[in-house]
Amino acid sequence: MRFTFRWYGEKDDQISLQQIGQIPGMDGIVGALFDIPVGEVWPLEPLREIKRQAEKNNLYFKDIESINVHEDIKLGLPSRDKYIENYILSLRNAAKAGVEVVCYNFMPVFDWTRTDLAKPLYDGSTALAYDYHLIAGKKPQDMAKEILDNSNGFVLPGWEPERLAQLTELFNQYDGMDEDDLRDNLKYFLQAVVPEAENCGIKMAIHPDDPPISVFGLPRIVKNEKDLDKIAAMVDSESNGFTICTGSLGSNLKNDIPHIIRKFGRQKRIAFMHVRNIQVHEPWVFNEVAHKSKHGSLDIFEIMKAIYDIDFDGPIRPDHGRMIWDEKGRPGYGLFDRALGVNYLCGLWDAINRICGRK
Ligand code: DNO
Ligand code: MN
Repeated sequence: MRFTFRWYGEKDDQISLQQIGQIPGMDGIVGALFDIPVGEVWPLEPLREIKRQAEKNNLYFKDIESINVHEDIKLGLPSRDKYIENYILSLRNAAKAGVEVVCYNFMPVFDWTRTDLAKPLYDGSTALAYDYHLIAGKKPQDMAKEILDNSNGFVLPGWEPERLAQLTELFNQYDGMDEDDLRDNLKYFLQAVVPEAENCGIKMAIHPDDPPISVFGLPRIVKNEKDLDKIAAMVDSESNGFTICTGSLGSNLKNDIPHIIRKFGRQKRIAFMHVRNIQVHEPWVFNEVAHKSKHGSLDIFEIMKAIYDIDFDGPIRPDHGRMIWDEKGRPGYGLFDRALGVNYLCGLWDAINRICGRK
């Protein structure tokens, strides 16, 4: 298993590769090309450049998050074939640069959604939060301003001003699409892409919907064990894998995360682990917390034990962190709390391995 840290690149991340390389126990970065518009081919050279820079800091670059899926693929438009072809070319270039895992999501219009990017917690730290009361009956256009006011100048992926300008049109395109329709479009995508991924040694890792429930009336199809079963059945291949994001799936307390890890891990379908803790106050009201189990609703020890039990061999990363010690920056992606988080995970991992006898 490799411990990894998400990195937004030289230009956009306030955290340097050297800082990441200094985190005890850190093996690699999770990178991406952030300047390539969705749907275009990712060129080989800049991927190789990330690898070179990472290696200078004693870090691997084997994991991408995310090659985003063009909206036309999710919508099932005739133009999807061209974008699927481009996706395959991007995968081949990623493989040539040494990449083994590619995370992606299939959420219509938005990526992850929160109602507050800096909710003050009891100890003066701030964290990302979601409260469905604040969303119910609202249009995303109304939410955007409220969220932006408190976001430190950052926006969530999918909420960029140029995208918000097209929202009405995008929503109209999804009008009448239900979960089964969206699933058909995922299946079409996977049937084309997974054999190619397999050929070049890449595992695709679909990220759960975050939060795992419909937002603004849009269909969502990666919410729970049943959804994962359906996706696994679409193409029978280890390259048709999952990112098990504990904070995303875990915001529905009915999702039994250790069970999900054991089940899909035994089927060799887990390609990537995102581990973070959240505190669920009532259904669909939650905020993110420090990784340690006692601070939230998830039992992180049980999660790490399940990961051990399946002999997981891929990347794991601390997911979002709080903002602590006056750090300013990209909500969820500061240095301090994520570095503390990964060390908690490393500590649990060492202890489990010692006690259970491996290594
Ligand atoms: C949030 C992340 C997501 C994830 C995408 C995967 O911090 O976990 O944005 O990268 O949903 O495509
Ligand atoms: Mn995640």
